[in-house]
Amino acid sequence: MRKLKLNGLAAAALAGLLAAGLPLAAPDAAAEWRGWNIHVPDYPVSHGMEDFAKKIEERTDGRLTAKTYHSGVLGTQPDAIEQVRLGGIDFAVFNLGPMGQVVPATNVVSLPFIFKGMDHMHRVMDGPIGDEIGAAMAEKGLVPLAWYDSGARSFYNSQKPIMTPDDVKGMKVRVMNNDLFVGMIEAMGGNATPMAFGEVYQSLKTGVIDGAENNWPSYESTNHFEVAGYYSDSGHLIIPECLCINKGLWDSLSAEDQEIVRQAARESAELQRKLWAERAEASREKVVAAGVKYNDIADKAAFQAAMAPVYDAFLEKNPEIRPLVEKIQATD
Ligand code: GTR
Repeated sequence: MRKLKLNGLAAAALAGLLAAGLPLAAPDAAAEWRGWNIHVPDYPVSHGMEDFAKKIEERTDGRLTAKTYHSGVLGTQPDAIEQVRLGGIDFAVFNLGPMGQVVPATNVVSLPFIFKGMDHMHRVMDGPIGDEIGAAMAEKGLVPLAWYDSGARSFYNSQKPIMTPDDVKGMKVRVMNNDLFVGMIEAMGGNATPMAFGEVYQSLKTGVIDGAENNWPSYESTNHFEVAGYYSDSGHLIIPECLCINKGLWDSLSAEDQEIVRQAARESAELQRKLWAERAEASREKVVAAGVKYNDIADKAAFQAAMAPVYDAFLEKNPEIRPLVEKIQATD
């Protein structure tokens, strides 16, 4: 039987699924696989996951079937990471940001400004360094099948344009669940609040937090732009996402089915990356048309300098990860 360890809303959501008669035996490749997704159905990640499910079903003549539960109904991201490890959820697309709490090696991609841009991130993740990070995830029960895009994250808030790191001083900023991001905000003198994605809109609206940070599509799809109208293009984090599957389930598949599943995942990532580029542009246009005050930060050097202590603290705590950081920095 699948081991379930959920709390709060996630447990309630799962109880609903159980009441609806969904099976709980694992790993059972023949049962319909359940996929966790944090995003609304019309989002590049969501379309990628739908494409993946459709292809594995078609290519195995229905021997393998998968259904994606969108909009975070299966729980928060940290809970869902645990659930995919345990087999309570079969597959998911996770941002590697919150993954760092479980798989320390993934923290390298959450270091501010580690990547020089999206192309650099792709070159790193699609090569041996990506494989090394993937192997560390598999050791913790999550097998990555393909890397999805998530653009660059920038700061947004309800008060003023952010031009320099000093502007973050005293600001209450929501971050994803990872100590690294708390350190990042504190390095600029802000107050970091780790918080679930689904709580950010209300917290911005009621002033529990002043700001957050994310890419254009998430800023737009969550309507955060309605309650935090200043978006400042810091681009401080470029964090890839992974389509991953529970390791027990993966290991139970025949070599032939593994090949079908991996190929479908790769193709879904190609689609997702294409849709991502289009959506990033469309989301930016939509929020700017809606009145968002956007400012460019052409010279990011001051932000990079402010975040140097984040690297020092991280490498001091995780010296074994230094070679990985150096390999990424040495990749053109
Ligand atoms: C999004 C990402 C989600 C989630 C979210 C957040 O960009 O795609 O997986 O991590 O950010 O800020 O929590």
